[in-house]
Amino acid sequence: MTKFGAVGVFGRANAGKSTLVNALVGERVSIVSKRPQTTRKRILGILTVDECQLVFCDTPGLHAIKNKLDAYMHDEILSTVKGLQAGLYLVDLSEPKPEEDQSYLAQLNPESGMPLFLVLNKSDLVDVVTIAKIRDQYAGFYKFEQVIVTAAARDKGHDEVLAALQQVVPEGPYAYDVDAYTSLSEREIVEETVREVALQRFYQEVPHSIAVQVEEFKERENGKTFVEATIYVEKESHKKIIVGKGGDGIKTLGQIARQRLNDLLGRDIFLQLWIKVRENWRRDEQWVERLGYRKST
Ligand SMILES: Nc1nc2c(ncn2[C@@H]2O[C@H](COP(=O)(O)OP(=O)(O)OP(=O)(O)O)[C@@H](O)[C@H]2O)c(=O)[nH]1
Ligand SMILES: [Mg+2]
Repeated sequence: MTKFGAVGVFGRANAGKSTLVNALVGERVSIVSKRPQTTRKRILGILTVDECQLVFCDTPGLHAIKNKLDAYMHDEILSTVKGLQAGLYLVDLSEPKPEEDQSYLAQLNPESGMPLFLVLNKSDLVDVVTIAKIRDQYAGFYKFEQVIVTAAARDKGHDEVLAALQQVVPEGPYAYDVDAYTSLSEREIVEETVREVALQRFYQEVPHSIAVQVEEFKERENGKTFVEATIYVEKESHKKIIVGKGGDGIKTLGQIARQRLNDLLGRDIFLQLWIKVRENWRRDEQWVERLGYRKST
């Protein structure tokens, strides 16, 4: 008999949720950057091992709602809670905010009976005394199933997380093919990868306003895949930074993204990038939807 479980991955922005999901799944399914609010929509990372299929639902970090995109991100978090068999709640040990986490957990209101594990992440950045202190503090305000200490970016604690989840998920049939590892379409993988490279390269200069839209995705007869995508930013000054001197910025961005895409999609990608300014797109519901952030019903 197989086991199956959908596992929500929650926690404040920048806690390391996507890093952990990638490490558990063993593939880059969810983009990662130093900037908070990197993940915008729920992303599924799928792992099938030892007769057990776990579907990790990576969510955006909870944060204040300032525009339509934030509202969409909140909705993605809260709608994830339904229908889960387990949850991971991540805390960045180097920057714990217990009060914020407490109010996050109250908003999340995990369905009664759903085992929720506290994952104390970034243990490489703190000492054991700090870990013990934070562990006690959090145990005081929520009845977690178990506490697991990890360093997601350093390959530490993953086995404990997997073992703990395999213990609690129920018997049931798989929902996905045994080889599947992501819910994203190839178009979305391109959009997310280009956004990831842009966030990583320009994280100090260009804020969260980047969005990427694939305009064309064509398989050519020579075996190459031709992809045309547009990067949207909110300000002319951001466009200038990304384009760079003589177009060098966007050229390098394209080269790095293309390399990652060749690996992820397993074939040769020809990537053509454009850049456009769309002022305040995050405040415009139609544009938020158009750029791929459409509420699931
Ligand atoms: N030192 C250290 N850094 C980590 C660890 N795990 C994640 N990080 C870093 O923390 C930053 C944020 O990681 P993400 O995985 O994007 O965090 P997230 O929780 O998904 O963030 P949002 O999507 O913005 O909510 C990245 O720079 C990661 O490399 C860890 O165990 N140790
Ligand atoms: Mg993330």
